[in-house]
Amino acid sequence: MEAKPSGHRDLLLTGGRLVTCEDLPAAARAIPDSAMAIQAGRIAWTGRSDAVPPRFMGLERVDAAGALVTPGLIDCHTHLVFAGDRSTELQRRLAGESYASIAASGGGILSTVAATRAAGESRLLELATLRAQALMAEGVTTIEIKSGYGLDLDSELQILRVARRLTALLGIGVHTTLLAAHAVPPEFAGRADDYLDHVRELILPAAVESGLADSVDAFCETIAFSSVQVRRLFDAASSAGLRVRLHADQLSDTGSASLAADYQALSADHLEYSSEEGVAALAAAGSVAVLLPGAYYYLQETRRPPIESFRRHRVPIAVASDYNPGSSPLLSLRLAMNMACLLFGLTPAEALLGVTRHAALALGIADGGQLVAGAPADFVIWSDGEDPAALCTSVGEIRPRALYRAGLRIA
Ligand code: DI6
Ligand code: FE
Repeated sequence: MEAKPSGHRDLLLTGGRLVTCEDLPAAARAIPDSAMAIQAGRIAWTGRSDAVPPRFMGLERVDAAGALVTPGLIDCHTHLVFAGDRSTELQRRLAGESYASIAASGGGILSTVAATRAAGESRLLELATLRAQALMAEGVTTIEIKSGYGLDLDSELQILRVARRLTALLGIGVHTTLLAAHAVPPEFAGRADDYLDHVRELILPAAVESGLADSVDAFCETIAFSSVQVRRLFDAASSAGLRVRLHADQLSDTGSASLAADYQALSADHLEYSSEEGVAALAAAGSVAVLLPGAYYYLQETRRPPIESFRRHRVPIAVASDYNPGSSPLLSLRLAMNMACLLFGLTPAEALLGVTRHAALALGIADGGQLVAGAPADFVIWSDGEDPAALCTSVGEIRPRALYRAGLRIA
């Protein structure tokens, strides 16, 4: 299924209720009767529909007919490419077993690794395509996708390759992340350091060489890799010229927010247990705090990330689905936005900024996630909704009417 994105690059959108999202106030308001000129895949101008400069008057027109128009949503933390089924874990957890003990008994991440290795590239692509389409159906135009369910050279690269192929198939933007330091694979059982040497000496260089990874991630946790181990990996990633991001302080305070900051991480993710000191370090490093309420919900965690502290230190807050089969089997960024409000206490404007402007920053897309002149023309024309807060309020309602990426209609 070679779906060819259709549409045109240069156009004039008129009659929109634009939510420009360049900052928090802008994410809270829709500007009625707005227009937006798109040229060569970028936004050339925005303003009132009755004040379009003559030079844009000849462009092909799209009438938004009063609909909300927002930047394309960005899901900046997913584990979208995997095979297998972990449904039995829900029953085990309902019977009282913990996520950590299921992982320790050979379930968890390693069971998905076995299924993913066995699946084959075309099956992985088929599964990933369906998942990406589900995210697109709720307004997502860019996804970050991590490896981490292969844990050997060929399988990790295969996952990254599958992720990259989604752009050609669906027109969606993809940022790939090497997460080989997700768990210790069975071949290296009990030898985490040896496995990480293998990652640093073989998998990381191959990912760099092939151009398949845009950044490097690790799972820093008592049940995964230690700070010392992660630092060695991040030293190698930085030397290879790759930015890093980190699964940090999810289940305990391992000081990993500070670790991420030491490496100027693009983002530190989860952060339920981060200390004030860790948050201050993220602020100083310019890292984005990525909140993952789906994992908090599914693991029935009770410790909420330190939202007040992020606000006080002015750490940009992003929100993502963390879609994965074990800790966040929720294929919905819109549900994550809703949960970020109800479970973590974000305002709807913070949640919307968290899946637009701040999510772009988390992916290193410096000018992305906003509807301003010069930004990439990635945007959504919504079916209905008066107030942008409606996007956080409704779950399953308010669908995109049209999705554009780089000025091209992709759905
Ligand atoms: N943190 C998580 O919550 C997931 N990965 C990670 O680094 C868990 C993934 C899984 O259980 O399969
Ligand atoms: Fe994750």
